[in-house]
Amino acid sequence: MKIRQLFDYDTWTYTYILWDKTTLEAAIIDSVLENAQRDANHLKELGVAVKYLLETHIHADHITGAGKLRNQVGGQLVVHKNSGSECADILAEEGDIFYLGGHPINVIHTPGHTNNDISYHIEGAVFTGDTLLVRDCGRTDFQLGSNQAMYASLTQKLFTLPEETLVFPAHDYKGFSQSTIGEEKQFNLRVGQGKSYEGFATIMDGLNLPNPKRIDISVPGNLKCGLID
Ligand SMILES: N[C@@H](CCC(=O)N[C@@H](CS)C(=O)NCC(=O)O)C(=O)O
Ligand SMILES: [Fe+2]
Repeated sequence: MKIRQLFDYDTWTYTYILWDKTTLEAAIIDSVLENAQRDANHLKELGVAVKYLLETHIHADHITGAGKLRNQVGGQLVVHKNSGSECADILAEEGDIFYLGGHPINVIHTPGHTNNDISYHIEGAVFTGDTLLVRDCGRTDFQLGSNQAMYASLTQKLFTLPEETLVFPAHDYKGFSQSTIGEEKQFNLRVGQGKSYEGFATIMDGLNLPNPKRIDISVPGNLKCGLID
């Protein structure tokens, strides 16, 4: 399985392209509307065919490029069933498996940042959306977020994956690009070293973050797969 990481400088978002070397079947995770043409060009350069456009959740900070890319390059758009999306091709849930060639992509429902977060686990790598960020985790204060659900997703789901599993987040605000489950179990500032739920919730309740600048257009836009014109 090949993995390519791309970045959006305005919203600090990572987009990923995954593909099977033999069949050249590809998936693109969390494309950003403003970069859809860049991503379409890159897919063409790589010579891959998009089978799936995988969304980790309904984003609040940017509009997805998935709908626009689907129109350009094809593929099935996947969002969690809790999203209420009317434009997705597949409303995924825990345990679903998609394939790129012989490589399985496993859907793990990891709510907490929202109620519709998916982590995509693919042979030694997990794409954690805004659930697990490097040394951090997504905020829990909007979109039906929940400290309890986030704590359970991190400690009972993601931290049960093998320690060497590579972690690829949807955002980073500090300059990191990837991690491993083992590193996060040890060094994550919010849940590392077996931190208790109470300690975790105190941190989350004290964040007092301003709303994302584009939240009012992003959430409705993403429920339309970014097809807003
Ligand atoms: N300043 C950013 C805020 C982005 C934001 O709130 N990001 C969410 C993910 S959608 C988050 O969980 N951030 C974690 C944090 O800032 O600690 C914006 O306006 O877009
Ligand atoms: Fe998010």
